[in-house]
Amino acid sequence: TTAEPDMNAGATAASAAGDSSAAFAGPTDRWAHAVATRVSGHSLEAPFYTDPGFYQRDLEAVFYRSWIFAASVAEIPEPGDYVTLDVGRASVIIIRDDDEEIRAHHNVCRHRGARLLMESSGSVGNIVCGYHQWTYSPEGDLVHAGVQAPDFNPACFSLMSVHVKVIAGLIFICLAKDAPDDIDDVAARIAPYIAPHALERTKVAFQEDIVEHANWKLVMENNRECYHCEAGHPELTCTFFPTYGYREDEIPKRLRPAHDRYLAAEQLLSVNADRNGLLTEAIEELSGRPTGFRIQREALDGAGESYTKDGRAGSRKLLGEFDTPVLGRLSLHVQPNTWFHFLGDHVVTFSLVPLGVDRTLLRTTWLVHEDAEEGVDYDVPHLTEVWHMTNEQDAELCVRAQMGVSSPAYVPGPYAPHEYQVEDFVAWYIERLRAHGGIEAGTAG
Ligand code: 3BY
Ligand code: FES
Ligand code: FE
Repeated sequence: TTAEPDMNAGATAASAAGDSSAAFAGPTDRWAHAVATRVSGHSLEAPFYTDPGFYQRDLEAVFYRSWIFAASVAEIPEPGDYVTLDVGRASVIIIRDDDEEIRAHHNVCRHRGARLLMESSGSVGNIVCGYHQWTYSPEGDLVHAGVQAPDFNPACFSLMSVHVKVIAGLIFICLAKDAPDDIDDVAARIAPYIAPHALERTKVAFQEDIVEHANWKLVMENNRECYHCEAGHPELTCTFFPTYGYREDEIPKRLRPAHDRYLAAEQLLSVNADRNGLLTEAIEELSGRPTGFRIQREALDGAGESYTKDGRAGSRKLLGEFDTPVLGRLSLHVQPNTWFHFLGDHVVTFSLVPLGVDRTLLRTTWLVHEDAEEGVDYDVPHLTEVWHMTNEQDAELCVRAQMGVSSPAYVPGPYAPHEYQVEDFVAWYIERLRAHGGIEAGTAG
């Protein structure tokens, strides 16, 4: 399947550069001006969170161009298993083919364009269109189209393909004609951290979708800091150190005891990590490249094993070949739509897709060892409690943020030093808009 539609074909390059004296009459000018004049170290101007025109630009410059986390291999373990993911106007089928390869196709029939698979997940032998039953193999080849004209060539009507990259069991897709090629570098550097958790030998214990009533960037920004954790996440901070993002010399006095526990836990973690052949060192390249990312393994508080209230493992069957559950959290952040936590006993994946300017779907998936038995080795409520509560709390914080930035009184405020990863996210986002809108910093105002 070679056909690749250009998702960005309809995008118009903004032409604000050099127009600095012109009045900003139209919506394009307003957007170009806002992109060109973004003040670093501060939250974004309101229209980035509230304006439907700006939202369309986000789809075109970010979601139709970047690598997007779609699912993990545990969600489609058998040939014919699929998930669908709707990104803006696009819908994508991610399917395991008969040779166990992961494929991605546009969810659009080559006959008259009907959507092929309507469910968000399932299993098929072939992909059959519900309209006139054109039938495609999981590889995307048209294998049946009924009676056609003599010159009809089925080879010309394979499904439109979507770029797909599987990194240690994490499936990323890219809708662009030319996908950012730095994904290979990202893959080479993060796979050695993740591979020991053996995602190909996990299964889905639970999946939760929540629709957050907030712009997608507010949801991402909220994830990139822990400033709100101490007050906002009583369950998470049983194990997640609220000193996240602080430089050693900036840690407030009241967080010193937590920091001391962190230092002690880091010592044990490094012994266990070494023995288990695990990488811990931070790699942080969150902006300045098309596929911004960060990875690091850090200690957890309490028993140090997992995201439960006492920090003990939530699943008794450890992942991979681990000889101890005390392996902290391997945390991975990838721009623009995802974050992950890999633990000794389970993995939590998060994928976010915008549904509208002020609506965002957050999908959280808990993976456990494929041999772990529900009710014996793990209980879903116990395994999922901490991140379920954390997600609910974050959704509440994000809706407050959306309400506030929608007020005429909102003006961008300054990020604290320990919110530097929020700045990195926003800087990355503005870089993407400038790269794809033909805007240079400071040229449109
Ligand atoms: O998911 C994360 O990466 C964490 C959890 C709390 C804040 N954030 C940095
Ligand atoms: Fe799919 Fe006609 S639109 S078979
Ligand atoms: Fe949070």
